[in-house]
Amino acid sequence: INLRTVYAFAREMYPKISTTPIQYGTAGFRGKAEFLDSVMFRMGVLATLRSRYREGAVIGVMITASHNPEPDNGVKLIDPKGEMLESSWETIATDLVNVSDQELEQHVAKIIKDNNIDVTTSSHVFVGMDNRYHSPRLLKAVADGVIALKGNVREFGIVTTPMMHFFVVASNTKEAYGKPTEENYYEKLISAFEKLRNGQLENGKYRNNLIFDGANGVGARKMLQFLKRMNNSLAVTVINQGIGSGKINEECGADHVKVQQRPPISMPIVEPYTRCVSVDGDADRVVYFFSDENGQFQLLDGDRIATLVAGYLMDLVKSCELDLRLGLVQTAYANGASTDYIVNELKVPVSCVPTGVKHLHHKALEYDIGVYFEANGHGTIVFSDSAKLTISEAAKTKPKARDFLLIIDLINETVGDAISDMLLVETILNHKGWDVRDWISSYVDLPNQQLKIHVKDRNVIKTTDAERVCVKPEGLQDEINQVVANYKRGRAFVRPSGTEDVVRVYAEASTKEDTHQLAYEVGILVQ
Ligand code: 16G
Ligand code: ZN
Repeated sequence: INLRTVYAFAREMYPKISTTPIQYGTAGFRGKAEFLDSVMFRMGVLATLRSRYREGAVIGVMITASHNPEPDNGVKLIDPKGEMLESSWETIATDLVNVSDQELEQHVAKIIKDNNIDVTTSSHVFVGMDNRYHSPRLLKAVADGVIALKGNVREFGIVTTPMMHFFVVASNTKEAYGKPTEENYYEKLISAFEKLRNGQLENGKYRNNLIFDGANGVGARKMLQFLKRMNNSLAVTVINQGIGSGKINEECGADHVKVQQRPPISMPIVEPYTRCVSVDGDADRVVYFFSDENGQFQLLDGDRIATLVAGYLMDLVKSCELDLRLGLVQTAYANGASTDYIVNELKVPVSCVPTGVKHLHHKALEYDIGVYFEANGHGTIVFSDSAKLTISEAAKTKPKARDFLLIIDLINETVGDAISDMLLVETILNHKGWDVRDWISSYVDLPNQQLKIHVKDRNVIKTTDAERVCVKPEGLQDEINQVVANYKRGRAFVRPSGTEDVVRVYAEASTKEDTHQLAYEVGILVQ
């Protein structure tokens, strides 16, 4: 390997055109696409080194800005087991993208030396992208970064983020997941889903049809691929397919529906209580919604999915008489009513962690069965190896435990997967014979609101206790407490965003009016 090549490539093709420092945050690097070419090239370089560091295991690179607007793009690395990049390497990534082109060669040499990387070994990088128009250009930059260090690169084209995680883990741990191909991904999920349906398309109040809002992103395309391969086991109408003038995430998708608390654009006229689903631009988040007979919009967000899934799995554990510890992980954004329901009704232990999938995932691994969801709809379920063994053993004699194994097959354990999560929810509702009314009536959400506050430096705000308490600037938390004390069932917190240059305010209280007022008052304290 000649590190000169890296420098030459960088200078000729991917010069760094911005000196504004950027940071590998909760979702990797994000920003305006026109400034990302050099970032992508360098991430290709880093993924190659990371693969060598991990003895030639496949490392994934996903190019997407998820729920962000169309002009944005981003990149994140996926570690060998399909998990998020190890945090010590986040720092390495940040340093690498911020050095000048002139320092690049030296800096790469330093990474190699510091981490004892043998550059003569082989290296494998998988790369995929969402359907933004600048993604192909950025994908080429990543691939060139890999090639500059003589690594092997395999391009997957347009895929969802969770598919990329699936390909990486499938390739590194061959037995459990089968081949790292798109076909195998569909096959694994569809086969589990259809076996769980067992020919029963409708049951009780459960109807087989739903509306799917693809956010004009990759989720729409992939849902259409699913439908082609499913034997009509689900009747899905896909809207916001990404054809024509609609822009990714604009007036549609999971983030819009959750934050704005209203339906996406292009909704057809449907019967009240029809199940509708929104995913985000890279299909790792999902929320449900519907309109009632008064045309009122009703949301079933990540908390609702978490409680539905946890309740169902708890029932399975009990009916199969398994000795397994199930736990649920949430963040401060979880609706207070959902937490009460989990603790008091489901009697499932719940923990709260800071925002960001890696925190939730990590905590969930502490249980035999860990269910985690962010209120925004990102989440999945993880099973320990011993839990899987226990369930497999039980399946030899108990038919219910066989269903349990199929449920595990249906889940993408590596990361939240909107389509897999949706198929799981559909399975549970079908088994229970529930419509959305049954689902939403398990508890009553507290009205809640989020605000974005623009401040000079969002990092002056420091939080603790899973972001529920603000420790800096001094005195702010006391002021928040005083305001909150005036509201029945009031709760509020502030935190700096990890993905945007804003401070976020969250508020909930017993009425809508109180919630707006509380959010407003807390917002003023932050400004
Ligand atoms: C990222 C996170 C998501 C989190 C969101 C919060 C991952 C893969 N994604 O999208 O989990 O909810 O950031 O954004 O970790 P914020 O810090 O701007 O509120
Ligand atoms: Zn996403």
